Amino acid sequence: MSNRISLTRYLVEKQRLDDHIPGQLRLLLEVVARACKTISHAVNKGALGGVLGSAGSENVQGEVQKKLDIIANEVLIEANEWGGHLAAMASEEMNNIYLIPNRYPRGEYLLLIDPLDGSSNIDVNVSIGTIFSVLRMPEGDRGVEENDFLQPGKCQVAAGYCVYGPQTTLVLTVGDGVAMFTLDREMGSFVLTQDAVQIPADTREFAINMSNMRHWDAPVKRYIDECLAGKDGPRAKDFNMRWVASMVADVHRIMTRGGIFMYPWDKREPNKPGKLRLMYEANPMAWLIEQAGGAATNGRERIMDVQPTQLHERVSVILGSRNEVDRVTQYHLEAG
Ligand code: AHM
Ligand code: MG
Repeated sequence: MSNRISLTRYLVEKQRLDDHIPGQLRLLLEVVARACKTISHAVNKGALGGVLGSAGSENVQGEVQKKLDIIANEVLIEANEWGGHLAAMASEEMNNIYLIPNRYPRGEYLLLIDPLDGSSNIDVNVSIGTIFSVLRMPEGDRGVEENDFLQPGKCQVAAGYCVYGPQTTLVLTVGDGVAMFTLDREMGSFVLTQDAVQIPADTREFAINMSNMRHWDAPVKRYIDECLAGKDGPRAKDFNMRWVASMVADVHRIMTRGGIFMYPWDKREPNKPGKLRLMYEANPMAWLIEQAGGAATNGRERIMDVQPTQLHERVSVILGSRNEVDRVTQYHLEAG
């Protein structure tokens, strides 16, 4: 007998306990987790599975697609389209929304995914991940449109990511805290390894791509300069820096031990609000971080309050330990 709690048992008990997870949503989460297991296997095979390298195509954002970007996207579509829990999907790797084919029943939910985040790390054997966000399809007896997806992050009903690192870990929220599940490769199941995850309000660790420093806006530069000044500076403590260049891995570190992650707007592309995508990168991460006691803003506004106007919209991201995020946000507000 084992008292290990599998993802299935966790979801069933949650559904029974407080109706936080209706049946279709439970199915959706199980299906996404199963797809993540398949992606994890492909990632682990690496060169042996012929999955490394570029696919020779570009996605809607003009980025070169890696083979694994496309494989992960297909795995998630194939796993999800027939179950009757989805009305439509949207993905970083697809220009338009993906409608559930007519031969399958239509469900109540909309799924948004970044199938393989941190693509630049695939070929060099560094952690990557899958990010997902779930919205409810607005009521109405009609076809699904892109507009149905344009809901602020506060409307999410579930969000999570799976990090493919030394371990494969699934991190999930349905709005009552954050739970972490580790993949047991022998058993093939996700096992609950931490519940009610909380991140400390203070930190001595920041994550930002320092090579962009000369392009930053003044409030970001002020914050980082103060961190770099260390013990003798205004913060009176030394800071450490980490940057994996996989948002999933950088956020997972913060989930585990606190810290602040920033991919702020910068002057390289003045007309773009930031690099990361609002709907399938920033929103799910923002909700997870808030559910773990942290904060997430775009420098001026809570990320989950931002009203999206486009599916692939970008946003400035500052998230992690609450007091640090509040400080950076305050610096932005002071700068006007
Ligand atoms: P991707 O979804 O195409 O992989 O891009 C997003 C990634 C994030 O995971 C990461 O935080 C960021 O891009 C790294 O950017 P940079 O290479 O500019 O440091
Ligand atoms: Mg990404």
